[in-house]
Amino acid sequence: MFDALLSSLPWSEEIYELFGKPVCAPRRVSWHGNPDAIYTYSGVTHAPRPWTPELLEIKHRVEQATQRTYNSVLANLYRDHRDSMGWHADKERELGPEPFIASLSLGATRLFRAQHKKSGTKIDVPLGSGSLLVMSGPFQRHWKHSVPKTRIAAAARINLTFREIYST
Ligand SMILES: O=C(O)CCC(=O)C(=O)O
Ligand SMILES: [Mn+2]
Repeated sequence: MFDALLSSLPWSEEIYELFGKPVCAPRRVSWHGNPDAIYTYSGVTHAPRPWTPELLEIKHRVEQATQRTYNSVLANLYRDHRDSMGWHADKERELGPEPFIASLSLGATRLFRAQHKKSGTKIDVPLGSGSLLVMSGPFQRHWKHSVPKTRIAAAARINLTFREIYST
């Protein structure tokens, strides 16, 4: 599945604005979903690409495992240990007040770090290939999370975050 996703998804740069200047995120992304799953983040509106056979198959299995349905997935490609995702919470309005996000990892193991916004408590979870992490309830409200770069070399990792987008 890792190889199929790596070669079939139209991996693209994610450009966002930082202090008014365009910046390229240190990873590649591909956003897929139902046509009505329109998503705005960092001031940019994203229409999803259609589901691919591989993404649909994984979606069905994740839906069975979590007993929830999803209308979109954000695929992240960390090409090596230098790619990363900075501290954030997934709290866009389209995700609703308590987002239920199912995060499937494939390929190299990378550290997922969560930090409580008030107390500063940190939790590190190594996410290996095939692991399924669920973020739900008040998690996004009270915690932020990141995937830091590592000094030790790491091979490529694909992470799929299945989400339900509510049209506003
Ligand atoms: O790669 C990961 O494990 C985290 C991805 C993530 O936080 C996101 O897509 O919002
Ligand atoms: Mn996230």
